[in-house]
Amino acid sequence: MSVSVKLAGFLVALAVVFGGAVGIGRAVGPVDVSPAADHGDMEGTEGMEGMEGMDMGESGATSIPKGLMVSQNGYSFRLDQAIVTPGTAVPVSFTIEGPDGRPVTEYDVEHEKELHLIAVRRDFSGFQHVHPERAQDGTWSTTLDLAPGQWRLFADFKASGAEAITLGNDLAVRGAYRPATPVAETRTATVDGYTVTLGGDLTAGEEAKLTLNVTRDGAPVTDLEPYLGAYGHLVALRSGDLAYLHVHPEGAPGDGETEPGPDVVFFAEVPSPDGYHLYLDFKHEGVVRTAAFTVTGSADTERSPDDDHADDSAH
Ligand SMILES: [Cu+2]
Repeated sequence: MSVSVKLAGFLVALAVVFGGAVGIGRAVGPVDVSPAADHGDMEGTEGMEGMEGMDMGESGATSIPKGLMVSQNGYSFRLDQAIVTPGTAVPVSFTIEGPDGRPVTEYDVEHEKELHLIAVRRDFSGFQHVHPERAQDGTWSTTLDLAPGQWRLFADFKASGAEAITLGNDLAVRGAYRPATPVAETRTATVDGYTVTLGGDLTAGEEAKLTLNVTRDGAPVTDLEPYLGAYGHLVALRSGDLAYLHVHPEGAPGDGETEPGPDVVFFAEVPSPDGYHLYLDFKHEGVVRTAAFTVTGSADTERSPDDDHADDSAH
């Protein structure tokens, strides 16, 4: 929503700059005309008239998933390293550069932390969710367990006074890279003797209810421990571009309704009928473990009933 509002403002500004003589289709082209976008005072009915007939709806090109950009809304994810040597505790540091060009030092706490760092190898075979330490000057530091290959890092945060965003950046890890064979569908994950089963289906454009059931040695786990304000934390990434999707848990520990397992419920909305990789972090007996899944979202068939008829008549 915020992205479309901002982009709409940007297009309005462009419309003002170019006037009515230039069609909006051409005006959209030179997106590097940044001075126009930076001027918040460029508003007016003239620009709004230029907007008429344009599809600025949620389903348009304006709704961009998180995590695909290194800079957004004036904030930039500045990694100190572009290439590192593999290891189990590789030092990684970065800053979030703010609109004033300086490292951000004021954050709002979300899910109990100022910043969540997610590291995923691009073949989805490696995943880590860590909480770096921030120095006074705004430098964030942590260590990651990195095998050779191309990794994608996501910084999920809310700078004070700004909207919550997720920025992405690439980190290359030296060494021989053997990409894992892609898996189409995995709904059961085992980790350290725990079995986690994913229930629910993803449908493009609809909020889906996902239920993750945790058992150990065949017995339901009913004493999960709170982690980041919930009984689990779920990250969803799209195959192909690693778009980082918003997922939120149902209920919270201590609300009098939410049970500490064996089921942990989330709601997720995927933007397209693609493959998605889901990573559940859950805490039990003091240890946080990650269960990984792969599911494929289906198209929203209710949106295109004509397509269904076309399929029927073809048979
Ligand atoms: Cu986190």
